[in-house]
This record gives sequence, C-alpha cells and structure tokens, in this order.
Amino acid sequence: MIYTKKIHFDNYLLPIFYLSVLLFFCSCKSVNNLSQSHLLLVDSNAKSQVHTLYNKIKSITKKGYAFGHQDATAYGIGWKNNGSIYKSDVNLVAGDFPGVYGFDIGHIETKQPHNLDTVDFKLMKKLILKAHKDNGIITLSWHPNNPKTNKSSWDTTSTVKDILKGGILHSKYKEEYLKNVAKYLKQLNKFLGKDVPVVFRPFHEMNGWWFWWGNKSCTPDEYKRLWRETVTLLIKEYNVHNVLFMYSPNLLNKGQQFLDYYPGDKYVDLLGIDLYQYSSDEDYANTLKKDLAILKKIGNEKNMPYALSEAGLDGLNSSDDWWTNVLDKNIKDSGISWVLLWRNARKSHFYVPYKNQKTSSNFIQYQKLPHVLFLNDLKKIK
Ligand code: BMA
Repeated sequence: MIYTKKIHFDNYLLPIFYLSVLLFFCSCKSVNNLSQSHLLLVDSNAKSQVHTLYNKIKSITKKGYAFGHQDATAYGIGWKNNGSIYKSDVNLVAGDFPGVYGFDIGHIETKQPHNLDTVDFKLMKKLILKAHKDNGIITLSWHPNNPKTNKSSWDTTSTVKDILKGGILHSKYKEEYLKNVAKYLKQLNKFLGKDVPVVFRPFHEMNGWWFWWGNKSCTPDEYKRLWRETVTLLIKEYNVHNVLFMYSPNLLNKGQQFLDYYPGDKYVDLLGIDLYQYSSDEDYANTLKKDLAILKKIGNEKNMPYALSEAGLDGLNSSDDWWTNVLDKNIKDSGISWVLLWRNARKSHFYVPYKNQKTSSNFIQYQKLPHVLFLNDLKKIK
C-alpha cells in the first residue's frame, strides 16, 4: 500500500519536476540573455576581426587601461609626417607608442584630400593600417561640415531634422556624406587582404551646444533618429562591416543624464565620455570621479565596454606630476578600456608632452605603470 502510494506520488510529481527543470533553465536563459546582450554586435554581419577587436577591448580591463593619443603618428610638436617617417611624441618622450590611435575623418564627406586638421586621407589610411598591424586599436571621430551651410561642424545652424529620412537634405546626407564615409571605411581593407576593424565614434559631445548635432541645434529625438539612420545606412545600404559603434557624450552638466541622447542598445556597441580639464586639478579629479562612476554603472548594467573617449589638459601647465597624480589616480579604478588624449597640434595646443616639456619626466613614470598599457603591453592582449 505504501509502495503503491509512493509510485503514485512519483508519477504525479514527475511532470511537475520536468516543468520546474524547464522553468529553471528558461529563467537562467533570460538572465543570461540580459548579461550577455552585448555579445551581439550592432552589425550582425560584422567581420570576425570586429569580434576579435571587441573581445580585445573587453580583455584590456583585466590588466588595466590602454593609453591613446589623437593623431599620434600624423604630427607632433615641431614635426609633421610627410609619409617617409614613423614617429610620435609619445614615443619620443616615453619610448613606446600609444596602444590606441585616434584619427578624425572630418571632410571625407565632401571628398577633400585631407581632414579638417590637414592630415592627408591617404596617409591616414597608411597610419591606420600600420597601427593595426602593430596590434594597436583604432578609433575614428568625425567632424563633418554642416550639410546645410557647408560651414564647419561648429556652425550650429539647425540641420539635423533636414537630413533625416523625408527631409530636404536627406539625399545629400545619404548619397554624398555617408557614401563617402562608407567608401573610406571600406578602403581600410588592405591588411593581409582583410578589413581593418575600427571603433567609429560619430556625432560625439551631443549634449554640448557647439556642434550642429548638439543640444542647441536638435532635439534628443532628432539626434537618436540621426544616429539610427546613420548606422543602418552604413551597414545595410553601404555594406560597411568593419566597424564598432561608440556613443560618447561630453561631461555631464547639471541635470543631464548620460542616456539623454542614447539611440538604444541595438545601435551602440561601446560607450564613451569626453572629459577635459578646464580649471584646477582638483576640479578635474572630481569631474573624472563623478562622470566615470556614472559611465561604469551604465557600462556594467549594459555589459558594454567603455572608454574615456577624449581627455586631457590643453598645454599641460598645472602640476608637474599631472599624469600620475591627477589623470591616473582618478581613472585607474574606473574600468575604462582606454583613455584617449587629444592632439599635439602646436605649442599653444597640445595634450601629450614633447621632450623637456615640464610634465615629461612624470609622463615617463606614468608610461612605466604596469596597469597603463602602451603599444608593447597591448601586443600581449588578444
Ligand atoms: C578640437 C581642436 C581643433 C580641431 C578639432 C578636431 O578640439 O583640436 O583644432 O580641429 O578638435 O580635431
């Protein structure tokens, strides 16, 4: 009797048991889906090199963060690359090249031979390929002219709504601007016959007022549509498949949220923020701490890598130990994959020391920190 009853009990429980197992696995899957949502890239047809780059960007944070410099190998203080030299102020001072290379493709949209800062596009392509060959990471910003006025990025004439689908300037944006951008991105394919993967960071600092895609010139909704249409056209219409897409606002002013202009997880692979020093070291330390904590929280929630996409102090005229005591101290625990210092244009506009600049010996110490990864360190990360 007891035996019979037990059999009966088991038979009765069996379907419940299977159902529970099923429910358990389903719930695991949804948790998994959440935490792994960004194993999926924006571009479902991204080349395998793009996946490799994405994994590398994620792996960096296990060791520290990479050091990057805008236009590192294109020019420096007192020199300009004419195609026959390969150097960088970073290397001249500290003996190693940056791990991350920023370039800007502003003016490619109108087929100019060189970008807005006079870097020849053919040379830029060579420098991108060389950086990639050396195991560096490439990130491209874009300062396009205002398509309504043909003036610079800083011409804040309201234009975004006109270049969206249905707008009077849409065909100019699509057929001219984006077609030329796509053409250039697709030309980055000459390394061992394979496409060079890059991080593309268009329409940055949108929460500031100074660009035609900024907060005084378009609404958040128009901005998000611009982003989505741009990404979709590049991938679907122009078959660009060597790109990761990075969303990067500027410093968050009072009342601003990091995600105010965010176009959605389906359209973004990585997050960034641009934070410059405009006043005291102490103020900058606070800015870095505050905004990088926000970036870290959102990056972790979204399971997306993130970077300090632009940073620095123009002219490096504060403390001599700015590199270790201001920059590194306030970013080293933030979980960023890299910091990109802005360009060394001239002695009145530079972000990385040249020989004998007053922070150069501290920069050498900074380069030696084990968690700050320059090119030789980055070569070891797969
Ligand atoms: C700014 C300045 C400009 C430059 C622009 C795009 O911060 O460096 O001189 O044209 O970036 O690189």
